[in-house]
Amino acid sequence: MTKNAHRCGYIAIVGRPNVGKSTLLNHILGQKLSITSRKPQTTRHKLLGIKTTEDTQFIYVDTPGLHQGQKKAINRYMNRAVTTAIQDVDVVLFMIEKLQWLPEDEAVAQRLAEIKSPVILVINKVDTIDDKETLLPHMQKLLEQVNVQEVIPVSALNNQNLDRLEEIIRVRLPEDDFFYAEDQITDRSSRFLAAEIIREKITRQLGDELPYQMTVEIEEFTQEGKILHINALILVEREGQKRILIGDKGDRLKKIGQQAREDMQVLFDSKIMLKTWVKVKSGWSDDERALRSLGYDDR
Ligand SMILES: Nc1nc2c(ncn2[C@@H]2O[C@H](COP(=O)(O)OP(=O)(O)OP(=O)(O)O)[C@@H](O)[C@H]2O)c(=O)[nH]1
Ligand SMILES: [Mg+2]
Repeated sequence: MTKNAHRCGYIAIVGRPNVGKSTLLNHILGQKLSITSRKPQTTRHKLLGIKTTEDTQFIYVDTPGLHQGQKKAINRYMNRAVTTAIQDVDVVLFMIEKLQWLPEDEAVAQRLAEIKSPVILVINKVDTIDDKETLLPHMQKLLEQVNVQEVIPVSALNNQNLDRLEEIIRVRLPEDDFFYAEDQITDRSSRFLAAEIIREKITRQLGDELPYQMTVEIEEFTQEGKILHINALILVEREGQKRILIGDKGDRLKKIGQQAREDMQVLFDSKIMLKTWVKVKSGWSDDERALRSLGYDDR
């Protein structure tokens, strides 16, 4: 490498749902950018998270968990996001968790077999492994059986081994000028991030069913003096879901709004005036046109 040269490149983070992809991105960035929850299929859209150090710009691509067995338009959209994310990147982080190797992981491995970029297998959530001596043989087995360059254990949540992971990535990035400004952290608009924060709070607050049947649209996003005014429309599929979301005397929606506002205050560094509405729009999640008008547009 020539003196003073810069490195810059793309790193896709892929894996089955819920293994901790978005948590890894946030902890590498040292900032909450991508939404996370205990529930699978939290991330729906591709999102760039950019980290610039003195000599390197890491452009991470967080992706939805690759999944099968669900056939709605929204599921096709999510899986398509993974397929496009692994094209033309410099490194792929293939994330799995604990001591598991499931058929869903195998499906991801098969998808990655078609690409040319180097693949690093990241075993996440090692903080939950009680018998640490089982980890090394597990890693060795995976290295033999899965077509990857390296295997590295981490705990994204506890920031364990992330420095080493970043170094492994860095040396694989090409010599190039930075593509983005040094202070830029994502390619997404503030509007998009605001909608995602609200979706996260709803996903975290509600039972297992509803998160998949809900989406958020920002109708107004305007700065007036020191206050950022945000109006958000929450769309659900059925009347009963609307009742659940609003809660007794509006309690639940109020709580969701409060939590979202707190996160937005930090992210946008501004006072926030947030208004939320809930509306029923049945069939949106399996309707390609409705999806596109709601921002699920990759064409
Ligand atoms: N114990 C432990 N939990 C973790 C770790 N990393 C992530 N988690 C948890 O795992 C859950 C899923 O994390 P996400 O980051 O949302 O997972 P994801 O892979 O982005 O999920 P999808 O977007 O749904 O595909 C959350 O409850 C996280 O707190 C870790 O290193 N250790
Ligand atoms: Mg995610």
